[in-house]
Amino acid sequence: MRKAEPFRIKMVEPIRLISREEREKALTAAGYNPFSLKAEDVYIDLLTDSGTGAMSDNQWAGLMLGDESYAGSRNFFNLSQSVKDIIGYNYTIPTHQGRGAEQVLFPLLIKKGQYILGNMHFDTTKAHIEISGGRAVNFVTEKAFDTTTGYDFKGDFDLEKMEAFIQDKGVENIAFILITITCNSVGGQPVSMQNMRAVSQLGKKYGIRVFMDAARFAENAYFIKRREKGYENKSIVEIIHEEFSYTEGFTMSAKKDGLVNIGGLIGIKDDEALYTQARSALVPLEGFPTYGGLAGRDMEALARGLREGVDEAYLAYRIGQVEYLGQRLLDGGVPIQTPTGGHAVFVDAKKMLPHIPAYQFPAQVLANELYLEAGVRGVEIGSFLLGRDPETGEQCESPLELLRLTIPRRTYTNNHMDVVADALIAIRERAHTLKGLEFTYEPQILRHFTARLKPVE
Ligand code: P71
Repeated sequence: MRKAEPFRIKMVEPIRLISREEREKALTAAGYNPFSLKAEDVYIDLLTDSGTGAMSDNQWAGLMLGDESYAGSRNFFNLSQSVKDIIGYNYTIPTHQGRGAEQVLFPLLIKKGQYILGNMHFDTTKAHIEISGGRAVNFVTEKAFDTTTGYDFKGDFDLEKMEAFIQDKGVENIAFILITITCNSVGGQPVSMQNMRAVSQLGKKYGIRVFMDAARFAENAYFIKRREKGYENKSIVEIIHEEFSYTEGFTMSAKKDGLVNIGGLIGIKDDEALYTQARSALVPLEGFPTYGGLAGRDMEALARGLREGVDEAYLAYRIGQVEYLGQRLLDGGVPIQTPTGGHAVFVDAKKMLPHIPAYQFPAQVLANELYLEAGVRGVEIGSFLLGRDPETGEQCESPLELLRLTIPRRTYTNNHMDVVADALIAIRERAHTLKGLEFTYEPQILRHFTARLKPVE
């Protein structure tokens, strides 16, 4: 039987579409960089799924039960219990968001010059690795870079390549392995259980610790249930328990599958010494160990959000909506990363705008055109985001030029998805007329947030 959303809407937030003329003005004022648009000038905002979702009535009710005691807030204990029940770890440390968790944990694990091996590190994660003196290296399967060939687990590690790297550099030069689920940067692609198990075995073989970047852990579990043999009859929580049995700790941006607008976590399975160290490091950076940068009410919303985020009916709706948008685009001839991932549809701008070279940022061109066409804001994940080689100063060329259409959780309907799909299908017809972009202002670090651009003549 066809299923509808497993919720009804109790509160609405008006959005509006400003005129084409106003959108043109807004984009010019923003320096052809959608990050600089006013959110009110955006009709459908697909910039990120991070902290942009809708909370449930149960979560809003939880806000009223915030215990704002500086130490020992009851909401902290509720949060720790949710982590224990869903993930199975003994130790929970709240942080203000994902990067807060990274900033506390990474310096404890990294010695200067060591490598941190990942499938594909997220950009803020890479930044925190580098701030701690480490070097981030990626070993995601080559299959991830071929958008047209379907593969169920494009977030998997290339284990042979990673093992060769370990042998080449020597174990003493490896700090730890970080598994990012789902793998955001290649399309919200899941990592298989088999691959996580193998990563864990590799870690054991060489005595290298394994951690998880757990932002989208529930979506990853849902994909395992749907796609991996032997998991069809397991519950989402059983699958999550197994995922986290292969790692000894995690950092989490709770703004994704935690279903909250702000929050993060460090989780540690059973290493009490590491927990003690992390708690001490937390105090000057984020706050006392029973609040870590969050209000009591925020911790309560997260304690409840974690439980809602593993509900299978919710996940079926969630992944189903992403798939719906992906299918509409495929039917309309728009090239995307296939299969669609957990939190977003990634449009292959290199395929859609083959006449625009990497250094003129085809996916950024597409993001701008989508805003002009329908007031929709997506985000570039390609050479514009990647930046320059720090040594040579040359523009790096990203293996993929993607426009990410990131779907906030429980926020938009499929009518909104239709608006997005219709707009991109219309743009496809005139794609060959679009022009590349060049900088008018280029900041030195994390340039994509504030850079200004103009169309090349
Ligand atoms: C995303 C984000 C958030 C973001 C970041 C930069 C620009 C716009 C939006 C954040 C992640 C993530 C993974 C796998 C850690 C973080 C940091 N993602 N790991 O995809 O995806 O978490 O934002 O809570 O600090 O839009 P944080």
